[in-house]
Amino acid sequence: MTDTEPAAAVRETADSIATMEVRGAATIASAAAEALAEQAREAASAHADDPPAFRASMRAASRTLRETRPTAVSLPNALRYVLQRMEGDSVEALRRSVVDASEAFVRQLDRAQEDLGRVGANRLADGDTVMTHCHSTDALACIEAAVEQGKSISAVVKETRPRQQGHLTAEQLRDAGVPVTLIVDSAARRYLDEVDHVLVGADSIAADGGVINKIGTSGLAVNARERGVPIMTAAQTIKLHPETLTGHTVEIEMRSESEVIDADAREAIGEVAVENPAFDVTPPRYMDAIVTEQGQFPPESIVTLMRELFGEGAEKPWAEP
Ligand code: RI2
Repeated sequence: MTDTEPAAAVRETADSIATMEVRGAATIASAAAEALAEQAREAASAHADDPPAFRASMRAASRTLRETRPTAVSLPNALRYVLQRMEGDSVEALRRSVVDASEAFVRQLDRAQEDLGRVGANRLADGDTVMTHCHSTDALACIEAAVEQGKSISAVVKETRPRQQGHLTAEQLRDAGVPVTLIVDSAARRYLDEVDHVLVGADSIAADGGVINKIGTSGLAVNARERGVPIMTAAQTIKLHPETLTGHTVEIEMRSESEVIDADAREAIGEVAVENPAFDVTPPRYMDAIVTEQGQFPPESIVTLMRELFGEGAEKPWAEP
């Protein structure tokens, strides 16, 4: 490892996030924090007497992790949490502060998801059927908490093209004892009349209350509103996007066309453009509530919580000074 070359664990984590072996905003955030702890351990032996080199290597590792998926704000928020707590005059003190911050961050995330689950569960009544989109551990925490409260809940699970992460949701709900009906995405409107709630996760939440989540969420939200079905987003506060407080927009990740179409089909169709945006934005007027570990919020009021948690904007502690 040279001054700015990231530790092997950081490169592996970055690769796993980019290829979506590690995915879901909360899981990405934990993995990034843990990779920084590993970086700190390796950098402490590589730069034992050189605090500035240690700090530079932590910033470089953070940049490598940050570049993997642009939309999931939990990733830069995790890096921010750990780097802002990196302090000390010696490399040993710096190492310890990073490892402690990383561990505290992961513990906090776990606790936040449990607290959020209880809040979301309060919105669900015994006998309710919930429609889900994609796979969100925050959304699942709400259903699992409702089941733990003794409520009987059923689910209509959208498969969620192109990567069919709905299959993961179906499996996890089935394991929790929830009866599941799996449907293709285009069947969602037909089944909206049979459900009591739509429940989705989020990759980022903007200051205006816009919810950035897996592609297809916004269409589902518009249809849910038209059918009179309440829709909520389950999102830990780690998903709040502080840069949107100062007018920045959230970049929507475009992924490979190979997730949409295989090589044979591509060849057979011939020369057409294929696009694969991973996320879309649901305007706040189509979302009934954002459920966080700090309670539920109407989307339009989320900016108040954002200012409380992040002040007026976001620092970039991974940038070179
Ligand atoms: P948790 C996923 O994105 C989905 O869009 C999901 O709603 C969101 O992350 C949040 O997931 P991707 O990483 O953090 O699969 O709630 O592209 O688990």
